[in-house]
Amino acid sequence: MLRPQENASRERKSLNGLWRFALDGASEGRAAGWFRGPLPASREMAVPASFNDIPADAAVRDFFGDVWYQTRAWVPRGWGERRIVLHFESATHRATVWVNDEEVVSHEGGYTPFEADITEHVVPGEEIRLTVLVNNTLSFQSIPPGVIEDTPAGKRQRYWHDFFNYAGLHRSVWLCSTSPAHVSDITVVTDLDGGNGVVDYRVETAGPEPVETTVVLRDADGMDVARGAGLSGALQVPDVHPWAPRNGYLYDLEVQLRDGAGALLDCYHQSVGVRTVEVDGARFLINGAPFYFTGFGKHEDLAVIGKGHNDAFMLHDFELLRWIGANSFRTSHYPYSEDVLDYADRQGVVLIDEVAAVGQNMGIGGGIFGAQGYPTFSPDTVNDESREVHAQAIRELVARDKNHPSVVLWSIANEPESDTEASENYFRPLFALAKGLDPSRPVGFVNVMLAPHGKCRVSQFGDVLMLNRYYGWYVDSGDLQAAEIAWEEELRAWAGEGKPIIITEYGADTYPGLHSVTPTPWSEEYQVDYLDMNHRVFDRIDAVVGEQMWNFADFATTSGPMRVGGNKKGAFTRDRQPKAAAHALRRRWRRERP
Ligand code: GCB
Repeated sequence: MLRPQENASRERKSLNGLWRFALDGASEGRAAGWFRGPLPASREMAVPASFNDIPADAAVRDFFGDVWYQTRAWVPRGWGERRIVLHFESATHRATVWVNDEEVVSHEGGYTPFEADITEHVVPGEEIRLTVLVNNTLSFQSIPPGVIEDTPAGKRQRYWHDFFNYAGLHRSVWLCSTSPAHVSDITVVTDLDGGNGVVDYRVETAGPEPVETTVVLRDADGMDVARGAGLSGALQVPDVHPWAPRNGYLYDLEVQLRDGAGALLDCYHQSVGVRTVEVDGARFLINGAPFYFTGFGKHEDLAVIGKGHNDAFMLHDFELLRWIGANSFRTSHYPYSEDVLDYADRQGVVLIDEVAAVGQNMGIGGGIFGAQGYPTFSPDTVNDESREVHAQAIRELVARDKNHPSVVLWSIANEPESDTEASENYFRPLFALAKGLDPSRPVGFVNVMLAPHGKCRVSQFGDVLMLNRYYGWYVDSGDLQAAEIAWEEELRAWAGEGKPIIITEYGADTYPGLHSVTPTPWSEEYQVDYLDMNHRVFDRIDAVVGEQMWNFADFATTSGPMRVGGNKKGAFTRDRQPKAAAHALRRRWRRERP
C-alpha cells in the first residue's frame, strides 16, 4: 500500500479536524446502526489524537471497548471517472468503517495503515457521512496482548506493556483519488558498487492494464540520473551520493503509467536513499563501514494528545536528537507515524523499526504489573491465532516501511518470553517470515533480562543481539559496583556468540530536581553515574555496536507503585527539558568515538 500523495495525477484531501465522538461501553452501536445517522450523545474530538486525555474525565481516560468517530466530507466534484480511496494511517487497535450506510473496511492492529476503495459508494460532488468504530480492547490474540478481567469492582483491562494504552485515530485520515489504472506498490532495494549505486525497483499496478510503465530517477537537484522501462529493473547511478547516517541524501524515483496514446494515467514519487546494510561477524555495517548506534528507545507520547502525531513536536524531538549527538532510535514499541519515518530518511537518522509485539511475557512484573497468573504461551493465552496476528503485523510493517533507507533493522518483538521451548516454536516461523519478506535487512528481537545468555532460546534466530538490561536499577539497585561486575560478566558471555550487540535499553528512573551527594536511585546524579557505569562496560566489549538509552523522554504509563506520574527514565522530561543525564550523554555522544 502506498502512502497517499498529491502529484500530477493524484489528489488527496485531509479529513483531519474535529470529528463527532461517542463512547459505547455497552457495545450497542453496531446493532443499533449508529452509522446510519448522527452519533447519539456525541461530543467533539480532535483527529489526529488519542481520545484519552482530551476530556478531563477518568471514565474516558481509562475507557476500553468501542468508541465511535464520525465526520462529514464532500467528495470533490471533479472526481468523476476517478478511483476514490479512503485511507487511515492508523486506528488503535482495530476499526470498522462505514461510508453512509455501507460498511467498507475493517482492520486489526493499531499502528499500520489501511484503506478502502469507496468509488462505488460515493458520488463526486455529494457529501458523505463517514463513521468509524474503533475498539481499543486488548486480548491474548491482539498485538500487543492484554486481558479483560472480572473484578469485584467490575471489568478491568490489564496489559503487560509499560506505556499507557492510548487509543483512537492517532494519525491522519485522507480521501484520495487516482486513475482507475494505478501504481499499487513499489519496492526498491539499493546497492553500492564502488562509486556507483544500483537501484533495483519493482512496480505493481492494479486496475485496467496500462500500456507503458516508465521510471525516472532524479537527484536532489532534480536532475535525471537514470531511466528505465517496465515493471522492474536495475537502475545504475554513476557517481552516486549515498544515503548515510547524518547525511539523509534522497533521490526521487518517479513511476509513470501511460495508456496506448501515451497519456499519463498515474504517477508516484518514491524517495530512495542508496545505501547498504550488512552484518559482518560482530560488526554492523552501513555502506560497508562499521556503524555504532547512539540514541534512545523512544515513544510516541505527548501531553494531551497522547500518541497523536504532531509535526512541531516531531521536529523538536529530532532537534534534541541532534543536540545530544544521537544518530539513531528504536521505534519502541510499535510502528511510528510515517511522518516520522519520512523525516528520519531526510535527516539521516537511523531506525530500528519495531512491531507492536510487546508484553508477551508473563514472567515480567511482580512489582510493576502485579502477579500475572497466566502462562505466556498456551491454547488459552498467546496461541496459534496470536501468532497469525503477529505474522500479519510483521507483514504490514515490512510492507509499509520497506523503502525507508533510515530503517536498518527489523525488531519483531520486545522482551517476549524467550527461555522456553514454546517461545522457540512460536518465534521460529516469525523470523523465517520476516527474513523472507525482506532479505535486504537484518532481523532481530529484543531480549529481556529474564532470559540471559545460556537461557535464551530465541536469540539464535536473530542476525543481531538486542539486549535490554537494568543492572544498577531493577537489580543491584543503588549498588553500581556490583552492577558493573554482573553486567560485564553477562555481556562478555553474549559477545561469545560472535554477533553484533546493541544495548536497546539501559536506564534509571529519575525525578527531575531530586539531588543527592551519595548514590541515591531516582536522583539526577544517580542517573548520570548509572549511565557512566554502563558506558564503561560497553567500551570494554568490542561486540557492542550500539547504545540506546531508555528513554528519550519521560512517558505516561498505567498507574502503579513503581511509576511516579509515569515512567521517569527519560533523558528529557515529558515536556522535553533536559535532566543532568541529557548533558552527560551529550558530552559522550558528541565527542568523536575512538
Ligand atoms: C523494559 C521495557 C520498557 C519499560 C522499561 C522500564 O524492559 O522494554 O517498555 O518501560 O523496561 O522502564 O521498566
